Amino acid sequence: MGTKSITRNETIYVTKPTLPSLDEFLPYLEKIWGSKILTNNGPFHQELEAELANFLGVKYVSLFANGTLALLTALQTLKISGEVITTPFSFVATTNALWWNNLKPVFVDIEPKYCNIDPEKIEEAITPATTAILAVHVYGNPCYVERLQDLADTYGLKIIYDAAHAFGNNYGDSSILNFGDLSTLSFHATKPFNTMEGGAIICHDAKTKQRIDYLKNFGFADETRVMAPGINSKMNEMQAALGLLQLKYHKQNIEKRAEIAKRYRDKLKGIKGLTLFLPNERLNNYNYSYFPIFIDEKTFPVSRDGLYFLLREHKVFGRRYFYPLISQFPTYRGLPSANAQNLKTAERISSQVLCLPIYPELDMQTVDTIIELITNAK
Ligand code: T4K
Repeated sequence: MGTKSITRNETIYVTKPTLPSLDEFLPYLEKIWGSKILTNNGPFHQELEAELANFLGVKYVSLFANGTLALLTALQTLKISGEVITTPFSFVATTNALWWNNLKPVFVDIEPKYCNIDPEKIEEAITPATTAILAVHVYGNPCYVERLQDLADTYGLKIIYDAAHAFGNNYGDSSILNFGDLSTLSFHATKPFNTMEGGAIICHDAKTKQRIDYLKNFGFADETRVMAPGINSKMNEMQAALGLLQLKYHKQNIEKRAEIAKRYRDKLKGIKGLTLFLPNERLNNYNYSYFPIFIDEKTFPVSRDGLYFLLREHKVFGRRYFYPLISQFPTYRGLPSANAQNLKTAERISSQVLCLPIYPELDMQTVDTIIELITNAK
């Protein structure tokens, strides 16, 4: 029986990084070893920026060592100050980037359908000190981008999208990354497109791209001019070379993810107390980075945590992305906006969510076993 097969075999994690064959990577490494250009805007770095801009359908890509440094630098790029409106339902890096920039996070609740920041609650959180909105396209699903832009235009705010989950996703005909002032990406090992560690800022004009590139290289404009107190957040040549190779296989990897998501959806739909995450109908080229389900313990036979631990007993390590909420961590829980009354929907969703394993290598037999464990849970 399926349930037994997982106990016999390997442990299943929420994700497993996809890598090309070593044979294919070796020629890239030989080039690096031969040229001794290891970092600082080398040839692979330049090539990957150009290829990604083309692949993603955006104007400018600036590569970073990881997604967190991309976020930190995006805030520096736009000289954001004072208070920033953001979501508590994200990976902690989103709010940490504000803290590292000495900015005050103001948490606003999420809407229940897509788990993104609720535009209807933003206005009441704006004060004279508000300068920006830092929103997250949670699970790669677009925020209410038009409504957020309306608010930003009305109140003179910048918008930065943490698009760590949204690599390759389109909203209608356009990349999600074309909305807002800047968007940031993560190419971490756990993401559908990975360079082991890595990230990027997407911007819409050449001058901003230049400022970002100064900032990620200590602020250097040339050998003698430092334009700003920059940081070192550059992607190195090995990461960039890997990215070029990963891009070749991206489409086929996403197709495999899509098949797994379909299987989960087909078999888990209609179960009492279990809600599937259904992305916005205008989302195209979905990357299926996560497969979240939501458990209502009043009507499902076990609680979310009950199911989480039951799966673990069978060596299936789903993840509760995002639990706890960022607003519950010690650094942030003292903030006025962090109180549970202000964040009712985020509190509820965070207590119900469980992300199931999804990655190209995951075989259908294992997917069926996971489904069986869920449907037989008691
Ligand atoms: N903004 C958002 C919205 C984000 O989600 C993230 C990152 C960021 C910003 C920051 O971007 P980066 O600075 O990371 O580029 C993981 C990732 O570490 C993190 O990148 C990601 N979001 C977050 C949602 O998930 P953990 O603590 O859950 O990772 P970890 O190490 O427990 O990995 C999960 C599973 O993946 C493991 O159980 C096994 C598997 N795994 C992981 C790694 C690292 C592997 O098989 N191989 C590996 O190398 O945070």
